[in-house]
Amino acid sequence: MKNRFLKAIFVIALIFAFFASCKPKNSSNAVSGDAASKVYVAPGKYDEFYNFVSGGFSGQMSVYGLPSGRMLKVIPVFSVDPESGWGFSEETKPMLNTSHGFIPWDDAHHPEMSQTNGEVDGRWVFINGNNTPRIARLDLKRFKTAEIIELPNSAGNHSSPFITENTEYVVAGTRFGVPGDYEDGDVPINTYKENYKAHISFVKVGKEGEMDIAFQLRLPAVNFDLSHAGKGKSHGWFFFSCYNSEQANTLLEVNASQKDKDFIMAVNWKKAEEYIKDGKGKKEKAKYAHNYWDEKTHSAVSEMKEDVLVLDAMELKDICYMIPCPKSPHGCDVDPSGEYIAGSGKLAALIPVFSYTKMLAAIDKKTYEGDYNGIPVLKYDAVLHGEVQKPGLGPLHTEFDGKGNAYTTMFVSSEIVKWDIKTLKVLDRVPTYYSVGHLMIPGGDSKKPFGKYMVAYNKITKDRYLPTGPELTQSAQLYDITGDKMQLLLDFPTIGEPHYAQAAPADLIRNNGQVKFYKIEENQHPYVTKGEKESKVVRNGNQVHVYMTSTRSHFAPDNIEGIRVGDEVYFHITNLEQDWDVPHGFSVKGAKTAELLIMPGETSTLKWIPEKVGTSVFYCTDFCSALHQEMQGYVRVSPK
Ligand code: CUK
Ligand code: CUA
Repeated sequence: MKNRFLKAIFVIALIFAFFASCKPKNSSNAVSGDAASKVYVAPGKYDEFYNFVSGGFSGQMSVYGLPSGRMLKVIPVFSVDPESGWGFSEETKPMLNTSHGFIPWDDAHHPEMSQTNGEVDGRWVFINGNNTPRIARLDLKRFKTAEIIELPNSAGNHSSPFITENTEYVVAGTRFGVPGDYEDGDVPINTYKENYKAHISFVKVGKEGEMDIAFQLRLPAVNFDLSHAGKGKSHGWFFFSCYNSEQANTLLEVNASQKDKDFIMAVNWKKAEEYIKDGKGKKEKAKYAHNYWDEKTHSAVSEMKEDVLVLDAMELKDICYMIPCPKSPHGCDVDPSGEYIAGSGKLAALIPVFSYTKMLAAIDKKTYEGDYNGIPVLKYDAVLHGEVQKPGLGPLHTEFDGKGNAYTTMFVSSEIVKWDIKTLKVLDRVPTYYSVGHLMIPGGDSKKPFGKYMVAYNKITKDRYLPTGPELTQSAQLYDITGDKMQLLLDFPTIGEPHYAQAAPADLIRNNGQVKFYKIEENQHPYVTKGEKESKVVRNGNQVHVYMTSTRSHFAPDNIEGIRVGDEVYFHITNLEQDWDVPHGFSVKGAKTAELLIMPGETSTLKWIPEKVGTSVFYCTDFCSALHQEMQGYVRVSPK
């Protein structure tokens, strides 16, 4: 009873602190004189880093240059995008297919770049879809979503998609325990503790980036929140924060945070791999979509998979270990050496830092304090490297600069705190405006951080920009971290709510075979038209296929007759241009879809079912040449 009372007071204090932190501070003097020159990228010059930022509930990912904060591109992922026709063209629709059918939205939180030897390598960025659990892979030669895999037995794909040091796996932990897709799902909610389970998916990544679920680990129904792979000496392990270890199925504050400590779970995935090799995995029914982009046909392919290999971590006693971690851990971050693991209890007033070496010793000597649903619980003190005392309120996420320093965001006290990994001393703190969630240092969760800059991705904007009605822009802030003191340089707005982000030196991506156009002779789209002379209209029952070409500055054919009301008309447009930066657009009056934006050498298809007799028009939407306005045509629609 008394505990509850104290808890209630603590929660009220936190809420108070939160609102206090939201109150606009007098922040105008926070920027010093040389900040402008540090972010100035002269016209025609390139930024030093690419910054890949989650678009949160917009389902997209956006790309910025650092240090300028200039937005370079928005890449549709789990979303439809009328600008590019993503999710509207016949070629892209299968990319958004799931076991529930076409789902053109998701909530994307964590971009994670592919790595080689623990260093970011600029090949791909992976990002999670939280809601209908999915992982996407974006190809950085084309800045395009290349693959999406759905995750069965999962709900709330939040602890995802973190990556092992040679991109062996992208790993995804579920935030909700669920009855599982593998059995009859009609299970009473109040039997959550007994009958609901959480699953972690190990998604194998092939040489070309292709994804496949290698196996899933079955665990008690706790809420996995975030994770990071071990690296260097701890390569072969994965670490997950978990909250609600009480396994409450109603998460009102009083229920879910009764316990003093929840857990960081350590997973020996090398061991799990051995068990799979030895045939210990059980093949279970699980329906999930696997969608990928075929570069030859310029089309997405969607396959439905039927089963998944499951390892039960509660039966196999030596894969997973629980490390007690204070109050509702959120972030779970491994330092560049792989030795230290920082857990961040959202409701804790300290940052516990664990030691990989001590963890191994504790496992070796079985220094357990008990058992959690069949998973050994290690003793807190036996694994603890130390605690960062009084860092601030509401620690969330930690990144590293590669010089022995860690930087942790404080959501409630709205600041970033720099501390020394070895001594655990707080070295510096800077305010954020306001209530920072994730932060990002280029390469900051890899073995080799690039340091130099740090970006805060804030949850609340308030007075930082010109007001724009009830909803304000989302906001990021850039800091210089080269000196002893962190220095605020720049505010820049972002698309959607930014959660996590990644960054890499621009040259790494720029010099890695950027695609400028697609070779027309290699185009194997089934409806490609390789020259104007081959353009034609072909009727097949009530389907009409228009083989069309676009080039500066006309379409062929540009006068189409013989279409009847109710026909299914497919405009297959091949952009014949063989040059960089010459897409053509295509739109038809009355079509219930978006435009197409066709890259040079590519074929895209727009489907249209005309409903009215008359003449419709089409035109190019992308200003492509002096005669852009001449890129137009007519379609005559006759009665049925
Ligand atoms: S996060 Cu997703 S709730 Cu701290 Cu990675 Cu913002
Ligand atoms: Cu083609 Cu405008």
